[in-house]
Amino acid sequence: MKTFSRVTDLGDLHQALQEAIEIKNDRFKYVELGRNKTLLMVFFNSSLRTRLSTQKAAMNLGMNVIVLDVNQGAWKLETERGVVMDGDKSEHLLEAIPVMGCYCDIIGIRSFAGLKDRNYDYAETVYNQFVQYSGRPVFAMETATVHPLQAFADLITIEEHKEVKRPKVVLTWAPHPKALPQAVPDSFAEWMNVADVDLVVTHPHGYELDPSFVGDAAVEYDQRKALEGADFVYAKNWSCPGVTNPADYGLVLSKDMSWTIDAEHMLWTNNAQFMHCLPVRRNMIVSDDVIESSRSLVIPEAANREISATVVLKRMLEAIR
Ligand code: AN0
Ligand code: CP
Repeated sequence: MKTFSRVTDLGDLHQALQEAIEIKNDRFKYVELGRNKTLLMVFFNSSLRTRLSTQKAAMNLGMNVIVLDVNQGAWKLETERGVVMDGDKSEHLLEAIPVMGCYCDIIGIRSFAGLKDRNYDYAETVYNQFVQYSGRPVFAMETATVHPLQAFADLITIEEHKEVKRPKVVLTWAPHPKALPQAVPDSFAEWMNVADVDLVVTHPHGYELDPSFVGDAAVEYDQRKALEGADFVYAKNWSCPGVTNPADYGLVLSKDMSWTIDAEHMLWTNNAQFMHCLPVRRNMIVSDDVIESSRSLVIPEAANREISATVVLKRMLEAIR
């Protein structure tokens, strides 16, 4: 596997889940595979889980790791071609990328959506430049429109905790004070559409997700109706994807607190288990009692980030062996 951003990059999802179980049972099984190989993790944005879990995954495989925080100590990077660089940016990504490729064998990128220009974000401009110019396998650690390591970890978590063969999974929008990217719900919807689950997506009008991710999933604007019979509730805020109205792209259209997942919302479900990728704002997205309850899976999801990253890095190491 030379790139990892979409669910199709993994091939057979069932096989990938088998690999995840194998690695979870013996996470150092492939510790020889990464000997003398170096992972470079490039962060344009903050992280707690991705930073730690991906580093741990690389260590499980015997790799060395270099972390670059672009906004802390590196030259400010220009990302647009054709710009006269007379401002505060000292270096262009088009030189920086091949230079980074000289020092490593695999590259992971975190580059959030700017939420200003829909076409620029949805073209995955930064991620694709790394794929094109680094000469290395590249994987997304949340890029403009996708967070596949999270979706894979969420799928592993659902497989481990499901109580019925084909669970009903509800992806629900919830309020947040600031504009957030669509990468987490995009990937979650994309992966759930391929998984052995029934996906229902619920959000206020105007928050329709991009069709390339949400596919044919059921969309229900009445949150209560959507939650009825749910086995898993996956809460997440996202800003306006600009699908119905491109001019609204990246805006906060609603802060409606009636969408916050609290104990009453959970009563509408089939005793659902609660999920969120974290970091989460308590009592905006979810109430204290729900996230702290025995039906909350937020910590197991985070734990499975190490597993999803180990599978992905293992696949990439096998491709360059
Ligand atoms: C980010 C987001 O919503 O995409 C990262 C989530 C993993 N969240 C925040 O910026 C708070
Ligand atoms: N879920 C997740 O990706 O968390 P971080 O932003 O802390 O890496």
